[in-house]
Amino acid sequence: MASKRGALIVLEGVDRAGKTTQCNKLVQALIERGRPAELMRFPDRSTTIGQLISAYLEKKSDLEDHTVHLLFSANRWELVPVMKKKLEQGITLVVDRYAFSGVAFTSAKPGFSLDWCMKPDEGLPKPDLVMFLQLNPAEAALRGQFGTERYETSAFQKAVHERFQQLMKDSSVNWKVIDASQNIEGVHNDITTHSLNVFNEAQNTPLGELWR
Ligand code: NYM
Ligand code: MG
Repeated sequence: MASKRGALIVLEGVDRAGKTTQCNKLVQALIERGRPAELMRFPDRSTTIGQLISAYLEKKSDLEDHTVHLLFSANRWELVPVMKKKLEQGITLVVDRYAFSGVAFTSAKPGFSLDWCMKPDEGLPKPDLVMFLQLNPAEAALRGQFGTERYETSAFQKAVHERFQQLMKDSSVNWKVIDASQNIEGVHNDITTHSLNVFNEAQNTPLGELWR
């Protein structure tokens, strides 16, 4: 009998919702429960494509808007062989942002439809669970100053938040909304519960394809 695959778990949300903290805590919690788990994040700035993206985000370079959208997508596709291999080995992947950020951020720019933005990521490994760390833009603003990277302004984040709400209407994706205004442990407990619930189903169904 084939050994059981790992689960593909994604955390999404606007900047400063606490994704990175929560991804790290989830990986730890899964390992402590005897489930092999690893962290991944997009963009993965370590690859050649990732370095182009990183320079763009740091405003060290300018890229045309369609071009950078496709680079973000290419950065996911280049990691697909690694992701599939790890999942097959029974490792659960906890992913800090995925195609949903790709669509929400680009479609918040003028002239980009949700549909156009989704196309390049169609067919990526489909997450077993996508948790959206819900924090309204006003509450996010209370968490202190934004960083200095591209997109880190309250007006843009508000537009991104709206695009995420639209994306969450898609019932082909297993979305769970997490109240990210709770304290760190409260958010962590919700996330761990949802993650543990998804294992049985993930182990008994093959990995799907996103938006197909
Ligand atoms: N971002 C992230 C995109 O615009 N498109 C994408 O496909 C992805 C994965 O990059 N503001 C944006 C969202 C963030 C920025 O992310 C960098 P992080 O998690 O702060 O490194
Ligand atoms: Mg950030």
